[in-house]
Amino acid sequence: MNQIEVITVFLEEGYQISPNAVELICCHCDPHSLLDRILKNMDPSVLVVDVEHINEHNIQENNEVPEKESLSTSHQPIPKIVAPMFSPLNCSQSDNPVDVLLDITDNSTCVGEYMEFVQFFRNRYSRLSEMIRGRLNSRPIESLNKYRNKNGGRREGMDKDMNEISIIGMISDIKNTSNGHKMIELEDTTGSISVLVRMADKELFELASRFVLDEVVGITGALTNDGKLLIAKKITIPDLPNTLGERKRSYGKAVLTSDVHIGSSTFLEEEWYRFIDFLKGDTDNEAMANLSKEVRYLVVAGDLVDGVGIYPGQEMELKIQDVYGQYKKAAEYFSEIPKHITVIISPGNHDAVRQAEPQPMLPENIRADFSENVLFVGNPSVVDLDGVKLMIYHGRSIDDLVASIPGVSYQEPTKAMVEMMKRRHLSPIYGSRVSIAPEKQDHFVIGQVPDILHCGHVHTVGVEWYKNVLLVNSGTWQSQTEFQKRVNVVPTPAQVPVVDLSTLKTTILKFAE
Ligand code: D5M
Ligand code: FE
Ligand code: ZN
Repeated sequence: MNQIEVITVFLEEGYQISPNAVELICCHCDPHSLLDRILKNMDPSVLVVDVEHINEHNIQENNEVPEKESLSTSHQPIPKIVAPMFSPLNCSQSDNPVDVLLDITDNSTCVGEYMEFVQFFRNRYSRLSEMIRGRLNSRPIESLNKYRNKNGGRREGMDKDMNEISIIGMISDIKNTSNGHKMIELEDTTGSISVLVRMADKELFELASRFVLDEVVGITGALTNDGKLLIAKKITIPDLPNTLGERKRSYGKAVLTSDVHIGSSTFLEEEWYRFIDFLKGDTDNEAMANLSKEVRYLVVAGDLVDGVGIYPGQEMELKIQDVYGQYKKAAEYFSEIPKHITVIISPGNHDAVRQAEPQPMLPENIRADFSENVLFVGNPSVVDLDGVKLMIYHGRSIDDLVASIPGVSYQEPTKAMVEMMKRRHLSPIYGSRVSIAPEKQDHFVIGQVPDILHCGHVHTVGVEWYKNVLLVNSGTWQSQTEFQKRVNVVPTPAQVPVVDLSTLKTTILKFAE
């Protein structure tokens, strides 16, 4: 049974199905009977069938098919890269388990050759288009060639067919026409076509005004007589499913922070020490002391230090001029964090790793100075904190999203994160401010939906839910720099989101006076 057949069966029964679930069914030794069982027992309120629904049925109903473990381990829907860990906390005795599910560290293969870029974009296209394919009966762009008539006349018998054509493509160009419409160039692996979104189609036009280059979208529309232009009637984006089924929850708290910028003269040391005192439980405030006891994880989403040579004139604002000296100081600060708290550090654009993303974890000579309760991961990465899936991304792409999407600003960073979720991609625009290394897999695709997306970079705190995902931007420990004054970045320093791992409710603690 192939993927299209599986999707079609579910569509006919009124369900959408996630790409992971399709893959799981196709890999099964007896997909037909598995599919019958799933449909027989499916809760009609489910909109999108996912892996959880399939596993449930195997456990409850079926003794002949492989058990849940063998299904989910031998046919992992998305390859998981488990990075090497550097702390004893990864072993089962630990109270705060951390599983690294996605991390480029030690898995980078790219050297920058042409074919690697082709492979990188194919991987992006195939994974994102698969998310849309379940909801759209699409066809390859190449198949529209038969309608392309040199004389511009319409071919007999094709009228009806040409009125409702769906394609899924990556956006390679966006233009405004002289009449104010949007002209979009869409590409798939077989060809390209121009798509017109008319100004009069207000809802569509509003959606198309938020399109960015290199994102993957589905368009349904009517083909013009000469077969050269598709007039859009409907836009389908990858997006998150409306329901995600039962999510596993844990207990205790995860403290999320980022952009510490140690080494900068604008690093707020006094406020930082107040924060460390909180983590130590060293406070007269009873509520804060109780909260402190519950902290299990501290996650840093990049820019641990200020680095050197990152922006023009930075040396004038550095207290510690040597980047290794900055990390030594960081290790000193972090050594004061109680050892029962597991610290996870991911790098950002100020850190001493390659600038091209995905970035690996900090190098061994820097890691060596940190205590054993500190784990290092790459950027982006996905970690499982005792059952809660946390996607960590420093957030450099927010600069691109602010510049390209109307209404997305530095003051409300989670709005940019909503745009990432809708596109199921952390950094959709290629070749702008984020330099992206063409790895075999596009690490920015949001494959499995996390419970939490944690970003930093913009130095403003924000918390928002988008569908079932908690979006957190964790602010900074740096006051406004001269450079930020010039580019009008107004930070909200020394504010720390604390997430309850059982409810995902978030409290923002303020350490500035
Ligand atoms: O980024 C801190 C903030 O400064 C973040 O909001 C982006 C903004 N920023 C950084 N570089 C630029 C440029 N070149 N133009 C405009 N705004 C920028 P950080 O990574 O901590 O320096
Ligand atoms: Fe920063
Ligand atoms: Zn940054």
